[in-house]
Amino acid sequence: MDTIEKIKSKVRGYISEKRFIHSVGVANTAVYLSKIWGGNSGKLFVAGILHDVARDMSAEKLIEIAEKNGYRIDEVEYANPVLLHAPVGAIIAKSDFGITDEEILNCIRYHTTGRKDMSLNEVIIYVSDFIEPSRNFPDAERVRAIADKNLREALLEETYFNVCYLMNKRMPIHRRTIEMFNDFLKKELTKTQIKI
Ligand code: DGI
Ligand code: FE
Ligand code: FE
Repeated sequence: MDTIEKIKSKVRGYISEKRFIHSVGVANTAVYLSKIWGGNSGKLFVAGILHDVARDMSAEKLIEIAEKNGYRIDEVEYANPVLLHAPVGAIIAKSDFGITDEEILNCIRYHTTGRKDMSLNEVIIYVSDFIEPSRNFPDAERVRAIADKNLREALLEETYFNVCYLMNKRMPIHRRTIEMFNDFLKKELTKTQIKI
């Protein structure tokens, strides 16, 4: 694995300045949240810096890299290739930055859709992506305040916002997002003890 300074400078070659500032924001927010909720701050920082490494790639490039690496692209991803920047980001983190830690790679891989039974580190990156300082729309401000008090609630509110947004835009919702959301509600109803 490259050093964190090397990763930071190298990542600038993959994304715009604005996106880089967002990524540093996600890394710092993730470290901040880990002070409250736990998780591995070192891994979170690296995951935050790298999570959008593939975000500025064209749809064609994303599909090409995904296919070349044996990633099974589903129907929603083919129709909305931007979704692939997360799994392709994990592929690039491994091939170009030498990241082999599966926890870091999963944070990158699932940061856009989430998934059922996310690890604490995965939840922290997912929430940080939504609330980092350069996200200044009202719902980001609202979820930011919730994240300090209840990480589980922040995850739920963010997902609810995303699903509503996509529905209003008449966009298909990825199955991993739906599975995560439904599972959360199920756990709420049965009051099952969960870790986050
Ligand atoms: O990469 P960021 O902009 O920081 O944020 P992100 O990784 O959450 O990606 C947001 C993009 O992904 C945005 O264009 C909406 C899209 N997206 C997220 N979840 C879904 C989705 N698009 C579809 N069609 N379905 C989803 O479930
Ligand atoms: Fe992203
Ligand atoms: Fe992001």
